[in-house]
Amino acid sequence: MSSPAAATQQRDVKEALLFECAWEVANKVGGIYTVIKTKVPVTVSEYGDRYTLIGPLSYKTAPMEVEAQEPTDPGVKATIDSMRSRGVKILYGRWLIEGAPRVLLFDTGSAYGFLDEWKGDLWNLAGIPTPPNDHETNETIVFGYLVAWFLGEFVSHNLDKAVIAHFHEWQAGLAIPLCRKRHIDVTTVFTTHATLLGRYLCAGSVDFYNNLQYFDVDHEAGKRGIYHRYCIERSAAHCADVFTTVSHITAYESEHLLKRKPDGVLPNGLNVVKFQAMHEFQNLHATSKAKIHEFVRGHFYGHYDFDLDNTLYMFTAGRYEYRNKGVDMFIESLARLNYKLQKSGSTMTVIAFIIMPASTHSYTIEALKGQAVMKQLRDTVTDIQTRIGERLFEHASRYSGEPGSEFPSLSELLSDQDKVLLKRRIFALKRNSLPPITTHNMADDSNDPILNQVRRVQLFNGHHDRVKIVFHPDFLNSNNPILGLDYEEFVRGCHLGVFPSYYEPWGYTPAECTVMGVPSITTNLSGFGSFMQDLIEEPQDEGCYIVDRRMQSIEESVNQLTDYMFSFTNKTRRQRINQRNRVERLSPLLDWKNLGIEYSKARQLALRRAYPDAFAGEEFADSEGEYEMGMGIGFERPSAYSTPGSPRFRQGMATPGDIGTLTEEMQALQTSDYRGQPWNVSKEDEDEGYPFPLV
Ligand code: G6P
Ligand code: 1S3
Repeated sequence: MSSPAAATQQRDVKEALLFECAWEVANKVGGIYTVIKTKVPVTVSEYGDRYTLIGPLSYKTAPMEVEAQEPTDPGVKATIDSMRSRGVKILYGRWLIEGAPRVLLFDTGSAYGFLDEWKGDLWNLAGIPTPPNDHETNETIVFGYLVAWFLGEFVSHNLDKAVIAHFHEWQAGLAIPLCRKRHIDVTTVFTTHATLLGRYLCAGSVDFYNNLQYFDVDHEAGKRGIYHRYCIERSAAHCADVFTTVSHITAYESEHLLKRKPDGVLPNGLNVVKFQAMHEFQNLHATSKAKIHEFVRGHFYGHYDFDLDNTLYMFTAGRYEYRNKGVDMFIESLARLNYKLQKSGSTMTVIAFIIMPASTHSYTIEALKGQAVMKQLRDTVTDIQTRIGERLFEHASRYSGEPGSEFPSLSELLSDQDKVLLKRRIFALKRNSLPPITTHNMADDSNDPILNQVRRVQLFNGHHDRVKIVFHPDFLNSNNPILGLDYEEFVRGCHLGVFPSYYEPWGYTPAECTVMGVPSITTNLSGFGSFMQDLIEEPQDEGCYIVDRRMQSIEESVNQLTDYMFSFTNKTRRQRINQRNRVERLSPLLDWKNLGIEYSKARQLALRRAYPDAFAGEEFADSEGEYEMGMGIGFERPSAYSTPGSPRFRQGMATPGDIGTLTEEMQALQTSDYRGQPWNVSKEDEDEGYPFPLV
């Protein structure tokens, strides 16, 4: 699959240049931003200034994230100048994140004048149709053509070095078929982080995984109005020199929905920052938890009848995809957990947070009032406390030696005026309604799937409920008047993350929990869950619980999730602290320092495919010759556990790199060979449907 033009030019493959292109470069939308941003330090350490990121120019975020600079590379400068002379607006500079990579951002808006011409070209070149009013597709087309324009012109200026162009997801992938059709002398890698059709199909009520092989993909894409987008995605996958994805489960999905078996899997990592002392992250948990306590006191005012010392904070978070992210299963399981806690006479309270941005009309009065009355009470108590202190001091300083006069009486300490003030604050806590489920006014309250499910299971934050729910339909931010914490702070303060996803190519949320030392529940339908299951013998002993959503019925999965949460509520504080330590020690498994090697392998493979002559007689190895295909490199294993752990680290060179191995042997895999549990579910075992209605 070498690039057609490659044979004509012997470029230097050892000092190859790397352009990495994604819609989320310096532009946060979702998980791909995290992939790119956290991976930058390891990529910069490998490529230095030979590495440039390419993305769209968002005037909202770029000025804060990027420092403009003039390009020093003559080829880049000449290309940018030429594009600018045709009216294209470009921001070139350094992305102000760790690693400070070079970044090239295109203002798609400045090139809309070419849109019709490019749409026509796309049809003639690839037979891809484009409807007029799909803004996202228009953006994709303009961006793709700008990137192909840049690469085409750049390689004509720079003839010495090989160029690797790595693209993420369909919004950035259109340049791939263009590079191939125009014979641009670059080698390309395409990484999918999900498939369009997979996401759409799963969000409906189809039995996705048992029918993957059988979907009529064109028909299904057409039915959902995404045929043109699907064509772009599929052409990117097919035209790339190397095609990869983020997990084995998505590799399986890609094989059937995009009709190309990926060359390998590149698991997502994180930039793991280790604290000097082990207890530091435990201290952070305690500090952040105290902030969540503050919110809870206000939110539940008038019904604050539970003990915060016996309260556990569980949460789910992410893009609002009700079924895909498993919120349906989470709420159903919470209802069952509530019942179990009540039946067992447990003294524990669980507060379950759902953090998923939805369309809202700002905060509810009730939610704001809760925080306000609690703040007033706190201020009043602080004032009275000061006055009591002064009175106590005054009284003590006048001690004359008369026995029994050491202490003032209560009425002396607490004046009538103070009592009145305090009573006013206390009476303000009276409330006729139950504490609200949601903190915001929902744009479509009566049709909101989460609220409807909460209504159905009747978890209304009542006095007898041992499980309370708070739905925060917005991103978290420390400047918010309600739940004013950054996401990371919030996660640290919680006890358990719950992510029972049905469709989750990777799943950063549980991975982030892991590196912050917070136990989490995920599923074997998520890339992350399957990855951890492959690496660790008894993941639940390490605080990494994995619900089986593949091989058992929905009913059984719901019960398994309930049981995991219930047994978590039975842990002592000491056990929770130990479990946090154990989870945190898994972080190296998710560190880019170890996982970045898979990206290196993908790039090497791309170079080999495009420039086979340059590698004649060489083993497949990285630039230092440190590894061979499929071996992975040695990586720092987690240090010894305080209590015996059970990681299933395999012998010798076995690494996460081994799990995510990018190898041409992948092509020989049968459907049932993908890592994780087998897929050969018999038809008789298929689920009848959801035990709880889909709303
Ligand atoms: C951390 C702190 C401890 C605190 C504990 C609470 O470990 O260092 O001081 O007691 O958290 O744990 P919990 O699971 O009850 O929130
Ligand atoms: C995708 O984002 P999502 O939440 O729409 O990409 C992420 C990064 O690879 C991945 O973690 C997630 O599972 C995908 O679904």
